[in-house]
Amino acid sequence: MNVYRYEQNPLMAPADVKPYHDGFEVIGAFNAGVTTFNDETIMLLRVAERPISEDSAIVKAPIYNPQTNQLEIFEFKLDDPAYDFSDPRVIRENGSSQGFKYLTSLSYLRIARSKDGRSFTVDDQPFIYPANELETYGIEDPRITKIDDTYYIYFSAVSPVGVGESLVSTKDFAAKEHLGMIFAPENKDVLIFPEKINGKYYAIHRPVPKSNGNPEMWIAESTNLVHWGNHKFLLGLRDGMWDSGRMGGGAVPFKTEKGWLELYHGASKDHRYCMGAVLLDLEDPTKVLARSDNPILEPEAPYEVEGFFGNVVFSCGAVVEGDVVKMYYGVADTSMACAELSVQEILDSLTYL
Ligand code: MAN
Repeated sequence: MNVYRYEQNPLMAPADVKPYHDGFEVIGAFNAGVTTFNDETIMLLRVAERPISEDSAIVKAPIYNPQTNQLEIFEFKLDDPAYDFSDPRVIRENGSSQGFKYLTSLSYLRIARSKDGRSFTVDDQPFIYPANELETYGIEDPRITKIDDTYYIYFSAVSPVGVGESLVSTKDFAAKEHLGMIFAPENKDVLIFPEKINGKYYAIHRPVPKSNGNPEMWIAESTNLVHWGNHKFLLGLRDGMWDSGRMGGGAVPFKTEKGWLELYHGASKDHRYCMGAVLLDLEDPTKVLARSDNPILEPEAPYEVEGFFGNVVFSCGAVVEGDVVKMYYGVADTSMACAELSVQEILDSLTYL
């Protein structure tokens, strides 16, 4: 697989983004949703900010209060035996079988614009900021699907009651409408197809079942983009392979002559995140035709291997021009990068089922 990583990588790093909150630092500008608007490439960045800690023995957790529209900051002592701080992204309660209790940063979405797709200028203000009870720990990992003249933006909404997926629409990246939560917790990595297929909208989604089952890819249909049903299992983990630990959709699926191509992420059990591809039937996207046995992109460049959470390449959006797919992707939960790949080479690399 020929992978052309831009010389300018990383295209956007935390140091390029001014914190929005006083007394905070930007620790991530990553996992951006991508689209084109008015002859510009738009990266809708997940910006993660955390309160600056003067004391290295203290970890802080920022939480949005929808009543006051302000952030509140909770403080924890690193040597507090009640908590586990081993994952830099989260604070866990020791002895609890639950996932995390708090996040160590708060994410929101900010627009970066570019004429050439390589050098980006970031807006000063957030475009989508936590706005309700289901977003108090932040909003993350947006994807953007353009349907007719409307851009649908959907993202992980994180709060004490779980991580679900919420939907916002805009026509101009100025005015926007919040359409509520479309997939209840735990669900992430939703990808809405850019057109109706046989009269229905489709979305890939990634629930995290608990009694049994795994974090794997599902597909649902809708007539209005807000209410989703007729859920079907789509694609699962594979033991001993690059996608053995967890997986989920990545970029918005796009049409090729062979089928819908979905660039998805898969992680090994030790959290090494790679990108691969799955081909879905053009007329019935619930049918899997072919899949990557090997990743199409894996963390190799220094900026992919090292960072806040290293060994991660994680795409939330691509721009497709003829045979060229410009895959934008978050690196190491820190920055943004882009690589060009050939659609034909990806198709040729797939194993048919
Ligand atoms: C995981 C990671 C984090 C993220 C939380 C909540 O721990 O993806 O980056 O903040 O989930 O979504």
